[in-house]
Amino acid sequence: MQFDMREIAGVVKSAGALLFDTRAAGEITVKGRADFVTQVDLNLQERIKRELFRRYPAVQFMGEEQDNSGLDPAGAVWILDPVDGTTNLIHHYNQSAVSLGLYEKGVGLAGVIYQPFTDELFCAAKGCGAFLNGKPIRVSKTPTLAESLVAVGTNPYCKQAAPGNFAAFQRVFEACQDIRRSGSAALDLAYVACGRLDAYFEQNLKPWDYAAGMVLLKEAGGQVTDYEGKPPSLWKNSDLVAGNGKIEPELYRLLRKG
Ligand code: 2AM
Ligand code: CA
Repeated sequence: MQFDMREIAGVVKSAGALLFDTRAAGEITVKGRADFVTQVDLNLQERIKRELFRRYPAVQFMGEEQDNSGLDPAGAVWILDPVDGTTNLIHHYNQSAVSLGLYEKGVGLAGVIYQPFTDELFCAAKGCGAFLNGKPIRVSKTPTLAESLVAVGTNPYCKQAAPGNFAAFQRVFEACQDIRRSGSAALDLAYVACGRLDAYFEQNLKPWDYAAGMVLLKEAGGQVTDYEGKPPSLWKNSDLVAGNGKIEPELYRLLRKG
């Protein structure tokens, strides 16, 4: 399908300003254990959905804050996380992003991740490279896990998985330079794409957490798989390992040990 990358990035960036609405961020609904939605999430999703539909009426829409049943996997689809890092937003941690992917027949065509607190716009289109505020980005060249900075995700919605997860964190921590935990999967993926991080892993993410980041990583020379090295699904939860294409074999070995 035809699309205008600049136009899509503009829609995401202008909606991103809504993340500064601290009053709406305080209007919180509990979805599940440690799983929240604020009025900011809802406002952003409505605005972006409306703007995209006006420009691309034939493209389907998947969003975190709606029922996504009935989508046709063969058609083109926007995949939006209006606020990735909602818990951070609630705590004024200033580490949240809008994440929008565009897929057709399972192929990633475009990805945009916007961090309004730092005014950083990450975007990528299939075959055209990945960019941060207009400048080309690449994954790191770090050759070994021992020299790597690795982001971990705690899968906070499933506390029963904590013993296995934290054992894996320890194994990776002992093998790498240090670990980080941001609270936003989209930003972790964007940071791997631009080389600030060498890798990131987390269990049980939703497609909107990684749809945009997968396009960004691919265009920046990196890769995103599940813990088995297979492509993550766009239609159900997946475990995720993102890396610079060099250190994944060491990571897979440590993640499978548990
Ligand atoms: P969110 O802020 O949009 O909710 C934190 O570990 C990461 O997991 C965040 O990117 C967070 O996205 C994401 N996440 C949130 N809710 C989730 C859920 N119910 N299941 C899986 N991942 C989720
Ligand atoms: Ca979200």
